[in-house]
Amino acid sequence: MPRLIVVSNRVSAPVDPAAGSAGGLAMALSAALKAYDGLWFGWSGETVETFTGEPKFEDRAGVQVALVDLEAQDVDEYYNGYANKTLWPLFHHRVDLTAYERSYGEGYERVNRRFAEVLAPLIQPDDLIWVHDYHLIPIARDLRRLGINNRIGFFLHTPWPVRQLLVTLPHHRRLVESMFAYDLIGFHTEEWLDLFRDYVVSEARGEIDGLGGLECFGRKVQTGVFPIGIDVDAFTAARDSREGVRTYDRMAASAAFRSMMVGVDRLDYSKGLEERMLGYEQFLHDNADMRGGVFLVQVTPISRDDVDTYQDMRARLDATAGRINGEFADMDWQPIRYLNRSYRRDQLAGIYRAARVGLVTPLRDGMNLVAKEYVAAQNPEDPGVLILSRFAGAAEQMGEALLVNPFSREELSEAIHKALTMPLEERIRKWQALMQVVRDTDVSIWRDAYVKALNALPVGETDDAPFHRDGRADAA
Ligand code: ADQ
Repeated sequence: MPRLIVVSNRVSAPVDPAAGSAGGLAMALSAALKAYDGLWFGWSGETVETFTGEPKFEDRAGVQVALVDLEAQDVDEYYNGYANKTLWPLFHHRVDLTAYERSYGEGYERVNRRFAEVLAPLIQPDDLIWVHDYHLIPIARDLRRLGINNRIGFFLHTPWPVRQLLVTLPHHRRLVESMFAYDLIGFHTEEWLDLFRDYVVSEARGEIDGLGGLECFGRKVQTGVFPIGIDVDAFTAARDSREGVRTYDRMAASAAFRSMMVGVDRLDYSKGLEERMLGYEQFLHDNADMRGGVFLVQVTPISRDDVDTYQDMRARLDATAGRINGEFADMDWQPIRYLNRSYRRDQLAGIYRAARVGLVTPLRDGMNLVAKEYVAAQNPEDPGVLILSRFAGAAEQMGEALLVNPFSREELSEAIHKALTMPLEERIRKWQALMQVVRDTDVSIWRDAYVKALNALPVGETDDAPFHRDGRADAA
């Protein structure tokens, strides 16, 4: 087996896997790195006065990691800037929030180059290199310029934007051209891959070979759909653990025979939190007879506090939750419990299990793992109902959920009503179909399928690729 090098902005290899707080993705990649005797490379999260280019090596619960410190300006322009204020909103179709600052683009290019320069000497001839997410799109081009001919794969965790919006990005062509330095590009869904193809064919005049291959900028790249999932066994074990059961009991007792609905999301405008609360408010207006019999637990830890947009959103959500509670609450009932904190995975599993309805209503989302966690946590004999946005990547596989347009309050209100009144037989039938999907897309299946596809590609294809030799991308 070749060695695997995982490259991502942050290295989330767990220090102590038993602590149970590491996400499924971190656990899956850690397991892969142990199996392939690999290395996880990325930013340490630390800043230094002057960039040294010296990686720090650590062993994290059996996983070798190599960490790089960045200068404050790097973090500002590359991470807070281009990644979080340019690409993230653009890829989630929020052109109104997308900042196009020249310094951000320069910082992004500089940090990718710096990462490539530190990483290149660590690469051995047969290593497979697997790059994750939008922070590091151009790194393969920079590695090629440094003479790295290994197989390099890229996986995008977010959606790919429609061509008409992508072209609002200055130097969009340069960004896409840099992707042709990879050997394999993976997306969560057919839809994101179709949108990528559309840009390549319609904007850059590339060609499709019908077998997942794309030819453009004088280079060929293989593409594929690899839907990510959760670690089902680990998640169900967390659900059945002492803490999982204890949390379930606590939630069930506090529900006092009322139907609980749950939303679990990072504080991000892509998650549709305000729209969800407004849909619930509509439901309370539409169904006066059901008020008092239902409540929403919204779990949203605060993150990315340094970005103004997130502070505004937080203020708006606080106000919306407060207004709905103020308007509808009674002496013994509050319609929304808005919890601004993070929970351990076992506690989260217990919370999901206690909820009759799972509300997963992002406005746009690469996949959305909360939808899969909610399903995996359910009691097979009395399962809850998943309400899922049609704009989450997960909707492509989870068609048995109640699919909704999260921009429509009426649709949300009707779906909540339908979920709360759904007969047991129908709930079980839907849940069984959804649980099958959750199992079929287990994170280990995702990981192994990707690594296998990358490993199966021929090496040395770069010989006829002028891109790698003369750095033609610079001219774009
Ligand atoms: P995210 O946007 O972070 O990921 P998601 O897939 O929903 O979105 O994953 C969030 C994870 O964080 C889940 O495992 C969830 O349990 C956890 N989480 C959220 N709130 C929490 C809380 N309060 N306490 C503890 N844990 C919490 C990006 C993309 C997604 C894509 C994933 C994986 O935006 O579309 O599905 O990567 O590729």
